[in-house]
Amino acid sequence: MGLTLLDGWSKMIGMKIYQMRQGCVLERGGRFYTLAGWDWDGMFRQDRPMEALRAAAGNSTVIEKLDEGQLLAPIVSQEVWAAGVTYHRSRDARMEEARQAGGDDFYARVYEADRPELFMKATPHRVVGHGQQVRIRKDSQWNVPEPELTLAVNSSGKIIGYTIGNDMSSRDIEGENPLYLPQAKVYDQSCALGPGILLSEQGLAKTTAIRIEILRDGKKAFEGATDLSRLKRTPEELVAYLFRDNSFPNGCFLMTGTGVVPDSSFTLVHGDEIRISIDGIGTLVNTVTGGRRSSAAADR
Ligand code: DO4
Ligand code: MG
Repeated sequence: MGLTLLDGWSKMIGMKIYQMRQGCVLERGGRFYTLAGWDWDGMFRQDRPMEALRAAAGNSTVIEKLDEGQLLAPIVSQEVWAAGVTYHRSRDARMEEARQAGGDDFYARVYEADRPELFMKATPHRVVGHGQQVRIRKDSQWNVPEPELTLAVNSSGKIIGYTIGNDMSSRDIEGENPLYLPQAKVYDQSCALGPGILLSEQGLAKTTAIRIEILRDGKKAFEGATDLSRLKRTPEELVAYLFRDNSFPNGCFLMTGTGVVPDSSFTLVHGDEIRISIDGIGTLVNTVTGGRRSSAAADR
């Protein structure tokens, strides 16, 4: 029985919750607890979900470890939104890719403007979880993952937690014309979230690192990193803009933009493994389906 172990949680800094095929699992202090009948959407309607979790933990059972093969994306009815051009690196990469089409100035302006770039990234069925496949769309030749701190926001606009997001992006479509952004960003399996949600009543430290590694045919094809001190806007500011004239009855996710963009010569290929880690949250791993094969795979 979990309750005794869970006593004293009122001083909790954070805990993680996972959605699994068999139900929800709570992680606290390196231990895992199954939660009977946890209402995922209900969690996004609460102001203090950690308190509700504490109550629910009375019916929990301790389990030895998390079975990663059973993980689902940490989403039920939430929309996923995304902020863009929130890091210098993203601004520069976008200006470069859009220059020929005359779109570079839009990115320079939005980086400085009061109003951030916000766009609808995915509905739940377009989202994959840890261990599942993200996809390259068939009509694109130039694709990258975008490793992004992703906010879990409740129905009243309060940040209740954090997860890891991958905002898959087709750079050739986006660069051809900024008006093609929704096609470059929104398609089946274009978004990965997970592995779980770090619930926390405190913000994350500015030193929180976001790292990405891409493995191709067992070798490192790309690695990069940034940290939250380089995020131009605060998470609260982004959420406040998103909630202007928009309601989210079951809360939402908000991706906060990428600070890592590979050089223009890089594109993802079929079979790549993308590993994104954020301090304190974990590592999200996805493989890529679609697109061309790597030259080593084509030679086999
Ligand atoms: O404006 C294009 C998309 C920007 C984006 O997704 C990002 O900066 O992460
Ligand atoms: Mg992005």
